[in-house]
Amino acid sequence: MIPAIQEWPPETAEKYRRAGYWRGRTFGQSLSEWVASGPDRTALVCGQRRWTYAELDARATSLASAFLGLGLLPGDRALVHLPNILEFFSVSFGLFRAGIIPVFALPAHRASEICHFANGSEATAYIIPATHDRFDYRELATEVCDRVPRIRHVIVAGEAGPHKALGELESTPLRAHPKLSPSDVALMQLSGGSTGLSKLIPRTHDDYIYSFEASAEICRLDDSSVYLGALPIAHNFPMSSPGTFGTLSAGGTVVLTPSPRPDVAFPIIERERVSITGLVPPLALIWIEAAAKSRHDLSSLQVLQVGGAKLATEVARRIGPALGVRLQQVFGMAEGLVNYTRFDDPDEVVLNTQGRPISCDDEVRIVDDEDRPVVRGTPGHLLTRGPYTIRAYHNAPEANARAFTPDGFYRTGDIVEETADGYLIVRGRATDQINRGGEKISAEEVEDHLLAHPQIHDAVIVSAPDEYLGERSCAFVIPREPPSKPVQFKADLKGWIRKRGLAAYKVPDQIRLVDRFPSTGVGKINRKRLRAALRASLTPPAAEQREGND
Ligand code: AMP
Ligand code: DBH
Repeated sequence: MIPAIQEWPPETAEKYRRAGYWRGRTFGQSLSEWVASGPDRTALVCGQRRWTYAELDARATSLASAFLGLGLLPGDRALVHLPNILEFFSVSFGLFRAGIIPVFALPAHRASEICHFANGSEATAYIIPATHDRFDYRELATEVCDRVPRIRHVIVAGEAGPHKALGELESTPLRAHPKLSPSDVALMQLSGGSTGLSKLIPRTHDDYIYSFEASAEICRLDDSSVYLGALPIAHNFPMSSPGTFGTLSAGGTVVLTPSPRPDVAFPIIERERVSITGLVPPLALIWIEAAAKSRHDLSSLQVLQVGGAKLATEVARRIGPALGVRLQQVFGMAEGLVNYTRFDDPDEVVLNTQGRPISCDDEVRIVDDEDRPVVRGTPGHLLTRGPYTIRAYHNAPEANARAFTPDGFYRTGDIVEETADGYLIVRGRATDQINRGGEKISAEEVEDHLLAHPQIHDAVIVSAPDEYLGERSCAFVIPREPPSKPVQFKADLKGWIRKRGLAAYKVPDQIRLVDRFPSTGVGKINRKRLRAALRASLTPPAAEQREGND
């Protein structure tokens, strides 16, 4: 088995320790500390079920013994494929205590992705719910086991069918847990897979704990905070920015919702007096519209974090008034670097930027196509390095050679601009730009203009192949109401863009009206799928499937 490692040069690691970022504690020790400062406080709520910190601790401790009792060893990998349920935490912290490395998959992942993660991580255990969202994960597990014989244990939170029940493991007698080092890999996150299939991101105890504790401080979490896990909690954003782990580190309460839909989430916010949550932009739009019609009391909600994809300024402006919250923009990545707008930033910064890094030792370099630094205020490729940004993906020498510079900067693939105050404005992904016969179009710029149109709910621009131009632009548009005359509506939209004073080449070559966008596992708009759909409608089927999915 290939060992999971994440290493910084020794002098850099020493610097991060001396600066106090890496505090030399493991997840297991952290949980013990959180429990000690208030064992009877409520740690987790899901529906009618509530666990105190002491209860979470006890369950994690006995599961750690149970996992080791099954023959799993420290350093082994377990694929965790759980939705937003309490067991997500007993399982994760049980694995942390046993030194077994959880690999966090999203509930939306299916056989092809799961087999890819299982093979890449050499996982020997696979932990699933019985069913979720009308999907039977036990059948999926049977298929995955056929394809990946290395998996020896399928553990089910719920009715186990042919597999092993998590509930039975919880009564295992305690056994000694291994001694772990804070510089060991604690967990693996998945990359978004923007350049092919997802890669595995090994994060150490030291670096990950720093990232969510520092995030909790930026978000001023304390023991009165109530965080709603609305996005799938296996994702890095709701896990660590500051997310569920950050909330637990501050002694707060994590409330889980099985779905982020307003009809499910709003009653929970009212009942549990939720104070903070995080959403992706398409969901933020849905919440804005639902809030106007909802009779639920959302007055406890103080902060709405929005991140994961670019939040259009037009939408950002509506969030505070519609939901009665302070907006916080969060621009992060599972590989590390996370940026926040701060609560005392002026509105124009909160509305127009994606924030600034957590740490003053987050190094940000913005460069042109030849890796030369650009003049501040001009867009360029974002490279970064720092106390919680990885230096390598797991077992991926070729990807690592592409994704990291020789001096250890991670190439994020994002095009950003830095303001005079060190705030970042995301202009898109390098791959979002449309090259129309040499004229470059920023998808984001044209989308912003479309979003200002009163009849438009949401809009995305992607490239389509073109025989003469190389690429041309296609706008996918969700109208608020289906137009009675679609052809006229599309012609009017083109006129609208032109009237807003944009260069003619930026007017979308094609407009498609749709009622929804395909989304990634965490709910971001899946631009790759839109591009692939366009290509499929234009070319013979053989050329369709070249792109992986997010
Ligand atoms: P992932 O690979 O799933 O961890 O996604 C990380 C990527 O999501 C980043 O590199 C950005 O491209 C994008 N992203 C995350 N947050 C934001 C944001 N607030 N604005 C724009 N893009 C974002
Ligand atoms: O999109 C992301 O991956 C993301 C967004 C906001 C993230 O990982 C994070 C904050 O930590």
